[in-house]
Amino acid sequence: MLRYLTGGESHGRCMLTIIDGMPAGLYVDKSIIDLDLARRMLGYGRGKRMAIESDKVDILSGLRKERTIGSPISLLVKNIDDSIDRLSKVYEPRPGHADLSGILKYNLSDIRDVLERASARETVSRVAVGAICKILLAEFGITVVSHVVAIGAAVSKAKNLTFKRIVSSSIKSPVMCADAKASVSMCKEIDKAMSAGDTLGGIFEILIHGVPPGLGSYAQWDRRIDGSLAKAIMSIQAIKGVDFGTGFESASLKGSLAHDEIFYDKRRGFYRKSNNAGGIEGGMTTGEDIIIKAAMKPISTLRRPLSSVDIRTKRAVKAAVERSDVCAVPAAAVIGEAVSSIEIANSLIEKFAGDSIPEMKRNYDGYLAQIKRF
Ligand code: EPS
Repeated sequence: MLRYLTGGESHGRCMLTIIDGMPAGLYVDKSIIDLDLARRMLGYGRGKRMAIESDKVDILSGLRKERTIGSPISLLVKNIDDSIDRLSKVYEPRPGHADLSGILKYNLSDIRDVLERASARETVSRVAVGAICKILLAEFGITVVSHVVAIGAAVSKAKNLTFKRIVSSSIKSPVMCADAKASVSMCKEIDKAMSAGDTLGGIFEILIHGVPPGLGSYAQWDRRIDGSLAKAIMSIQAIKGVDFGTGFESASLKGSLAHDEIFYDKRRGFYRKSNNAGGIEGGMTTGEDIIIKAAMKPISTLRRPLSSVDIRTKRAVKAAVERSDVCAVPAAAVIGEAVSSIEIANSLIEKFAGDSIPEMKRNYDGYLAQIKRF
C-alpha cells in the first residue's frame, strides 16, 4: 500500500512529506518533481506569494543514487516566507474558509493557528508525491494531464483534445486553457475580479491515459477507484464537486444513450466507441481514458471582505484580509493531476504486488497477456 503524510504551515519553516510503500528500483529524477512544483506556482491570478517562493524539493531519505530502495521517502520543500511567528493575530473569520469551524473545533483563540495549516500551501507536498507517482506510472505507459475548462463565466470550447494538444496548449496559456480565445477571456475575467476586490473559481479536467482494465474493485465499497479518486480530489482546498465522464449530465440521459457499447476486435480486444463512463465502470478502470472534472469555488479571502463576526467581541465586522490569490484554478489542475496520480499508483501497486519495479513489471506483463488470451 502506498501512503503518505504531510506536515507544515503556510509560513512555517518548510513543507514536509513522508511517503511509504513506493516500490524499490524506481529512478527518480529530482528535476521532474521540481518541474511540477514550478507548474503549481503558475497561473494568471496567483498572488504575490508566488513571486517570493521558489519551491524546490530536497529528498532526505528513501533514495540511493537516485533510485528508490523500498524505504520511506522523506521530502522537504523550504518556505522562503517563513514569517509565521511575526504574523499578526486574526479574529475575523472569512466566510468559506476553515477559520470559524477550525477555532471552534480545536478550541483556539487566534484564527492564524487554523489558517496556516488549512492553507493550500500544503498542496506543495501533494504535488511532490504526485510527481514521483507520475514517474512510476510512466514506467507502465500511463500519462496524466490536465487543463482548465472554465474560469468564472469564461468557458473553453475546445473539444476532443489529444493529450499532446493539452500539454502543448497548457504551456502556452497563462491559465492552462487549451482554447486560446477562451484563455484571453479567462484572463479578462480575472482582471475584472481583481479590480473589484473579488475572486474567481472554475472547472478543470484531468485525463489519464494508458490505464489497464481492472484497477480498483467492485467487491468492497472502499476499493472502488472512482471513490478513492473522488476523495483525493475533493480533499484539495476549495474543491466543491467532482464528476467522471458525462458525470452530472448523465443523470438526464436515457440508458440507451448513457452507456458505452462494447465491441471486439482481434487486434484491439474489447473496446468502446464512446467513453461516457469516463474510464470507470463498477468501481474499476475499463482501460479507456479516465476523465475527471472538478469544480473549484472562488478563493475565500476577498480584498473587499464579506460580513463576519469578531470572535472576541461577537460584534459585526468585515472578514479578515490576508495576502492571497484572485484565482488559483490552474494551480488546482496541477494538484488534481498529482492526487489522481497518487491514487492510480496506489491501485497499480496493489494489483501488481509491488515491492520492486521488476516484480511489478513481471506481474503487469503477465496480466496483460492473460487479458489478451481471454
Ligand atoms: C499558497 C496558496 C494560498 C496562498 C498562499 C500560498 O494559500 P491559502 O489557501 O491560505 O489562500 O495565498 O500564500 C500566502 C498565504 C501568502 O503569504 O501570500 C500556495 O499554494 O503556495
